[in-house]
Amino acid sequence: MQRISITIDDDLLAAIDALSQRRGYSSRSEAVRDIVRESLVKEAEAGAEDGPCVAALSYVYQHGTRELSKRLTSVQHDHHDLSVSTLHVHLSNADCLEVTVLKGNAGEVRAFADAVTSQRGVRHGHLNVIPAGDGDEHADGDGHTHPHR
Ligand code: NI
Repeated sequence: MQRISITIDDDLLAAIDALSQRRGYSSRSEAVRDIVRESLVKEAEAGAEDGPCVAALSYVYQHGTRELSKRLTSVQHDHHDLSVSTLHVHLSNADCLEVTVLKGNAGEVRAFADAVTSQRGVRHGHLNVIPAGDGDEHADGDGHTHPHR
């Protein structure tokens, strides 16, 4: 075991304590270890899929954070071949919500998502990957199928 020290917002710490109490952890350390393990499992599962996909990436950020808007825009331009469209919502005085629709290889889509969500000041990053094959044809309730893209 190693001992590390981390810096954390008051709000986030309160949320960890609340979750820790709800789930009955004996200490913050145990709660944080389990949260990290869950996250690693989720990432390993997600990383197992590859190939063509469409994906929706959503995240919240503070537009006032120094240079963040500019950095996010340049990440988008670096991956212009993946980015289909971005919806921007001004959530409050401070916060913006963006939803980007991506299309391409799942590995590249994930790398794009990581480049965005790992930026300092970006919160609630979530990537929903949909294998491209799923959208080519689908059955409606009445049993007929129609191709679409
Ligand atoms: Ni905004």
